[in-house]
Amino acid sequence: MTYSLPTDVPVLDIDPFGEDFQRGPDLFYERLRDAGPVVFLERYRVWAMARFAEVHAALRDHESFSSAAGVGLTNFWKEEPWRPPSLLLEADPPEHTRVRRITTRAMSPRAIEGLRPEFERQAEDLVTTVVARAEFDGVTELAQAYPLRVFPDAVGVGPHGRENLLLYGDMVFNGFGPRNQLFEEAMAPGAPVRDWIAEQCRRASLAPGGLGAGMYAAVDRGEITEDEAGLLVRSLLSAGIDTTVHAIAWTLHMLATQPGQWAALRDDPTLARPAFEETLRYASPVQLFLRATTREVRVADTVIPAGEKVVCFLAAANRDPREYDDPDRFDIRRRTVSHLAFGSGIHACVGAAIARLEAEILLTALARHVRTLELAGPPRPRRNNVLKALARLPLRVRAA
Ligand code: OVM
Repeated sequence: MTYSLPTDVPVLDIDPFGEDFQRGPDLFYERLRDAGPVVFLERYRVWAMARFAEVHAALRDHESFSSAAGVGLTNFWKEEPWRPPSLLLEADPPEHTRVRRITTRAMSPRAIEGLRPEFERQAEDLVTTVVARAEFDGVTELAQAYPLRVFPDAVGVGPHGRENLLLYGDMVFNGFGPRNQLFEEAMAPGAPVRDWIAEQCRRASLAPGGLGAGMYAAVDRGEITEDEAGLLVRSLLSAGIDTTVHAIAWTLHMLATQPGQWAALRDDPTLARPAFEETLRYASPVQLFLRATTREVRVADTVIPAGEKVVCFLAAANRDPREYDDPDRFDIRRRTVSHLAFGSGIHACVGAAIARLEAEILLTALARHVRTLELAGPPRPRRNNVLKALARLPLRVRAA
């Protein structure tokens, strides 16, 4: 079969799921932004946007840019998804609206603030442990250990088998990419992991009072079915771990490699939230998501036909010099008003406040207990089809 390429739009041979790109995306992002407001990626035959203004506008225009065809490369209107679609992430109004309301309510500001005392206890415990060890791996011992303790507790998942959450997260986030080697390797653990997740999503598995039980409370109010509640719990377990793991890992990375920034946080722990926010902008954990056009959509001077997949490069938008002053400077005192790391519009991250609470508490505990924070060896990146991930982050700390 021969395909024609679109005319009047830059056609690029960049592969955002390839090794070169994932090893160092920054120059690719610059090329994508500079090529134009919208481009066409030949290799996957998808459209793409990397500038802040266009990505932001597309995320807010859910009527033109649908999520129901999936937010990865697979087009659910044409191809089979690897798992039943998420009711939240991979849905449009009105179906999305009905279930989004339930998750938003379960994660109300009051409910989240209620998590603080336990989150603080756990942070204190973990941070004193790593400080006593002096040298440790920031990825496994802090960035993974902390969310893996506090988040499943908050959902109401039991203590056993939590390593499955990381294996499942690998499936979910590599599963947004093409069927490349990363995709296949992530899927390899297969049914045992997926069955474990499905088991945790059942009403009987979830502790009373947790976020998971909150989904089943909506069943009892007659708002959703038992199966829908299970899928909403699946969303919590899909989206709630790896994203925060790598956001925290990258915050530690930035602070360990920029001593002035660490000193600023240590001397003023109220910078914990701004430090996390600046990391989300600078090193956005979710690098990209896609949308699908529901009709012909004009972007700048280009008309994208209906039914086309469009890559929204969140990470590139967050470094757009058209939006940010000196965007490649990491500065925790920058007052970032808006970044797109949590998305924007009706699909904006429903768990953002929990992620921020986790980061604030962990970074505040570090600022209190640690005097110097530095690399104890070379950090090792971890390839992933959509996440900016770290495999290892050797850290050395001296106690305050
Ligand atoms: C979901 C889901 C999975 C991964 C990410 C996400 C960032 C949502 O299953 O709903 O949002």
